[in-house]
Amino acid sequence: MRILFLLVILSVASALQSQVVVKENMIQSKSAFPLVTSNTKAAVVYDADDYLVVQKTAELFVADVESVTGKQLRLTDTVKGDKEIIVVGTIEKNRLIRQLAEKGKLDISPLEGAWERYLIQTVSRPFPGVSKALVIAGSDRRGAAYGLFSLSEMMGVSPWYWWADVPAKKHKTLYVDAPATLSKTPSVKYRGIFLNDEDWGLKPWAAKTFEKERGNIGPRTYAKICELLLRLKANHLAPAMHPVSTAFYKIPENKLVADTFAIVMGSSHCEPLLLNTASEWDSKTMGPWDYNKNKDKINEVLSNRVKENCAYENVYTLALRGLHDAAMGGGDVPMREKVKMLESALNAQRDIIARHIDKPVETIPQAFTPYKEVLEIYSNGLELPDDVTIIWADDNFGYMKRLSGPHEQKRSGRAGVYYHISYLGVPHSYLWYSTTPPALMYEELRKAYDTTADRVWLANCGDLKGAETQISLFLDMAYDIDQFNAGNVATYPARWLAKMFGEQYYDLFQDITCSHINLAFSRKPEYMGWGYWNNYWGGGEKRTDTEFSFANYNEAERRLTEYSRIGKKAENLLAALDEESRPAFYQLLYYPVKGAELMNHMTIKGQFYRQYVRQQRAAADRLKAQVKCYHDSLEIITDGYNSLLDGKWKYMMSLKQNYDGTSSYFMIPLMEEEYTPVGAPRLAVQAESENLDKGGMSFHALPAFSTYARKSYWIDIYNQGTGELNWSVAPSDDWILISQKSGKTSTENRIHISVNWDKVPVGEKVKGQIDITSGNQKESVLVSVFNPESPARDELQGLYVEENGYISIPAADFHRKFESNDIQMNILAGLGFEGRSLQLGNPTAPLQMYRAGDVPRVEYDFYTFNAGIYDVYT
Ligand code: REL
Repeated sequence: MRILFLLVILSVASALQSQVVVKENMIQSKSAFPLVTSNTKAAVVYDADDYLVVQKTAELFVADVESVTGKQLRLTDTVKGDKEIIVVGTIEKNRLIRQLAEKGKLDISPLEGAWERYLIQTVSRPFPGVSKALVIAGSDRRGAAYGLFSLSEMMGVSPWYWWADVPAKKHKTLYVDAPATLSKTPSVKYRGIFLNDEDWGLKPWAAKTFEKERGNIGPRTYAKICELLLRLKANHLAPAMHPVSTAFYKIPENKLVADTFAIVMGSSHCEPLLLNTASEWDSKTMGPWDYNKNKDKINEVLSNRVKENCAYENVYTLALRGLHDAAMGGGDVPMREKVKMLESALNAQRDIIARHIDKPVETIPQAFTPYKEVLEIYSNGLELPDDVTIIWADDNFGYMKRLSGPHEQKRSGRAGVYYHISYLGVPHSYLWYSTTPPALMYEELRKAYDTTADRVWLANCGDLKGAETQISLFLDMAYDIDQFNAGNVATYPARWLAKMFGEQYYDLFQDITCSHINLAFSRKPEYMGWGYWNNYWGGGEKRTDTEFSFANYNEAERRLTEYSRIGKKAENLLAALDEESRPAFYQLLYYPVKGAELMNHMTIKGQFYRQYVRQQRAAADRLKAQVKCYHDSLEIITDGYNSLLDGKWKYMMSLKQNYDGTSSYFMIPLMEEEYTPVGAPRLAVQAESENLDKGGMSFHALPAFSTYARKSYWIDIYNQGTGELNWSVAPSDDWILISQKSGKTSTENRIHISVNWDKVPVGEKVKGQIDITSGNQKESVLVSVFNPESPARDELQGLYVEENGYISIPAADFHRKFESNDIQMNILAGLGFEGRSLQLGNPTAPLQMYRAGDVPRVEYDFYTFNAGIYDVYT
């Protein structure tokens, strides 16, 4: 006897008010519809006069059914002898749907005038000769597409089937149970991604692999991206804009492709009116990108852009910034002037829109993003038309910088969100694999949503690959935020993976993904070199005060052990999965987890190695070999990624996405210089010789950073003249040790300064001076040192006790809490160093005055060895 398995009882309860179900076995219900049976196949019918996206989606749906069942449905625009038909279309243009509504067989009234909603319903005997129709009726073109793709997803085709090679679930037969089911209006109106920082992945991959014929990111790539967005029930795209790519509008087919998929185009915060300024503005032919000097040309170019593209659906950015992520104009312009200039530029842009689009300007979607310095200009009184959506930005690291206040909440344009799940810029980039915690995303985005940010949500997703989970989560929240809460969001990655690879792995996925996100919260894999070399952009100051500790609580070892544990689990699962699932698993879980494991081992072992070098231990060589081995393994698994599926993703994954390290990410762990951690004796040197006599001596010392611990400094003495220069150096105190007291130089000399710590009183700051003399020229270097006492730990184990001058308390470990009706203290799982964070109340609670003793708060007890004034960092 043949046993029928239950395929998917995946109700999209999230999206649908009643339940559409797709199963492999026959359904005994009035609303049952046979999609593919052993001897029948339904036909898919669209209306040839409907929007293009409907036909496009129908074609893709037919391919989806084929990938699941191996059977091809007939795709047609006319009903001809088919017993079972799937009718898909918009209520505006699909004649069959209108006829069914007129005959009273379908209630489409909730769809009239609605935004992106759909109705799925089985109708018996809809037309003469047809026994059943499965109707997917959209309130508009995207509504119809979302409806049909929701069936694809239920039968086991992931939106990521192409971009992450998730295999379709295989079944011989498919039945749909479709009682009248209406989707919700999406939570956020425009929901999409910004393709940014394509330089190291998407661009080289498209140019050399997928779209070789163009040598660039072009219409074939955009078609795949737009399809993905539609399947993810998103609708908005800001295209790649770095100068390495050909600008989106320079390839005319691009916008046609976007429109075929009904995707609403836009541009990022610094790019007005769809102009990809950084890659399109040509100062040779257009003059400077400077509104004060060249506003007519700027407005002319913008006007042409709108004229050529206003036939399509767009969200228009109103903006004025530099060509990249920088301010426009010089820094010394008074704020008043900046506000005036921005206001006049935005008004001119709005006039351009009004001139070219034949609709009341207040009904055309326009957005303004006060990002970085623009937020300050906005806060200084910028007047913005009421219908313009203000898109609040995060701080590039996932924390919203600003939300709508009470006045802004009354704006008709409402608000939006520009959110980074990947970032290139100061002080530190993260472009490799997105590790933004789901719990953080929900916490931040929900409060933005609750304060009217429901008009536009745009995620900066880097170049797409490597941010798959966070993209899905962001767009799922934007589509239906109410299916999420603080209790279920942290397990989103596990649920997402289990849906792709099998529910039997759910616990394993939960273990691996929660730990992976948590470890990256205290340091992202991209930042592992940061402990030693703080940042590419900031000029590379070396420091060790942020390295993981071998001394305290085995912090470094525990981190490595945990990475090894989850890395091993990911590796075992990779081996256990069937051949077809492996490429997807490699991309979505194995590579990021194993990559983070190797990166952590490489850098932390490097730290260990440097310590051994300082201690002159022979085992240093063995550690060096290990570091190299981890490095090579990283290269190997990255090559593995790029060679999946016969090189489908060649050039997509690169360790250079670890931008701060670029080629030196491997060198960092092996650097051998000596630095000391905070809490150890500190030496600061301050050189003031800039009044240089031409022909005489000048000198230079490393800048003094009192927070950066150093054991030694050096001073470079330069000869400004042509002949030889004699110099001598005299320290003011005998605790200052110098490597050389006098010398002769024709170019430069380096003197090392160190300290005889035995002569510096414990617990005191001591200042001294070094005089450098040459002929009758005398200059001074100030030296200050601090020799901290090392406090003995006492019996107060288990409470928070000062150690080396510090006390560190996890926020969620408070001793007492005081709440009010509106402000509760919540502990959020999946967020924070220890995987628990404290959320202070409700961001939308009304402002209230409290008497001192009643203020909602938490309290912490701690012990110090000395009374006094302390700095508190939260
Ligand atoms: O190059 C640029 O201008 C952009 O990549 C950045 O400015 C980006 O928009 C910013 O949000 C950083 O991620």
